[in-house]
Amino acid sequence: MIKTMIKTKICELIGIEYPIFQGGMAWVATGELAAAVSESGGLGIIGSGQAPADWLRQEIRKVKAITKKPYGVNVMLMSPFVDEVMQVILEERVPVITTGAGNPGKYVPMLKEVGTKVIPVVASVALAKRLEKAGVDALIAEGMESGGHIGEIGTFPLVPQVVDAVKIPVIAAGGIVDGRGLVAALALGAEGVQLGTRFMCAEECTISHLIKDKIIKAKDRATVITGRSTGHPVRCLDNHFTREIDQYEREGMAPEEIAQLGVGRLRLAMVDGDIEKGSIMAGQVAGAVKRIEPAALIIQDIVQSAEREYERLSERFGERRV
Ligand code: TUI
Repeated sequence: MIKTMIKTKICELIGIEYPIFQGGMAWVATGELAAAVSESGGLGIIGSGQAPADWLRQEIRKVKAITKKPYGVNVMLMSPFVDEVMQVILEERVPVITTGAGNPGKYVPMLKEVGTKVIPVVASVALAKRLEKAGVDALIAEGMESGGHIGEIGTFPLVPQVVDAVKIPVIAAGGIVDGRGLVAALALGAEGVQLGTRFMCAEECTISHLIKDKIIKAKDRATVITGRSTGHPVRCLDNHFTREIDQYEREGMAPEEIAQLGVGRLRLAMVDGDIEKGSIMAGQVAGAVKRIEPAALIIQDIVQSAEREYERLSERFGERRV
C-alpha cells in the first residue's frame, strides 16, 4: 500500500487515487491496459482510435469486468465512427472521456447530461479557452514531445500558458515519464499528468513484444516527426517507414498521397509487430523507458519517485531560507 500526499483537484473530480492518466493510444490502449491502470489507482483510458463502436463496447465491458474504479475512453475526433463511438459512451455511462485531434465542443452538452466528465486534449491556448467556455471539466495540455499526432508547442511553454488562460484543472502531457516529470508538471501549475509511451511497456499492454523491445532500446534522439506537409504532423520512432515518408515529402509528393501512405500503418506496427513498415508512434521519452513491468509498478514508481523529488526540493528551499 502506498501512502502519498500527491492528491490534487483532478483526483477529487474523477475519484482516482493518484493524478496519473494513461494516454488513450489507438491500437495500444485496450481494455486490459486501461483496467490495470485504473485498478492501480490511476486513470486507465481505452484508445478508440478509428475502431468501430462494437469494438469499443467490448473493451468497455472488459474494463467493467476487471475493475469497479473509474476509467476513461479517448475519442479520436477524426475517426469516421465518431458519432457511433459517442453513442456507445452514452449508453455505457463511461465516467470520463478524453478527446484528441479536434474540437469536441458539439458533444459536450449530451455527455454532461449523462454525467460523463469531458477532458479534451489541447495543443494551444486558443482551443483551451474555447473549450472552457463550452463547459468541459478539465483539459489535457499536450506538448509536441508526445508520440502520435502533435501540435507545435513544447510541454514546458504550453502548460503554464494554458494554466494561466483557464480556471478548470489542467493535466500536463508530453515528455513525462517518471516522478520528476510529475513534480515538474505540478510546478508548472498542472493538477496531474498523462503518460503514454511508458505505459506501452506495461506488462498488461497487448502490443507486439517487438515494439516494446524497440522502445526499450530507443535512445534520446530515436523519434522523428513525419507528415508535416499533410497538416497532421506525427511523432514516431525512426524506421524504414518514416525515412520513406520523409523522402516522398522532400520530393514534393501531394499531401493527400502522403496521408494515404499512412493508412493502416499504426496497426501494422502495434498489432502485427512490423517494426520497419509500421508507424511506431511514441514520444521523446522512449529513450527513458527501461523495462517492461506491471502497470501497478509503473504507478508506484512514479508516485514514490515524485515524493523523493519533492523532499529533495523542499530541503533545497529550506536551506535557502535559513
Ligand atoms: O490525438 C492525439 N494523438 C494522436 S491521434 C492519432 S491518430 C491520427 N493519425 C494521423 C493523423 C491524425 C490522427 C495519433 N495520435 N493527441 C491529442 C492531440 N490533439 N494532439 C494534438 C491535438 C489537437 C490538434 C489540433 C487538438 C485539436 C486541434 O485543433 C482542433 C481545432 O479545431 O482547433
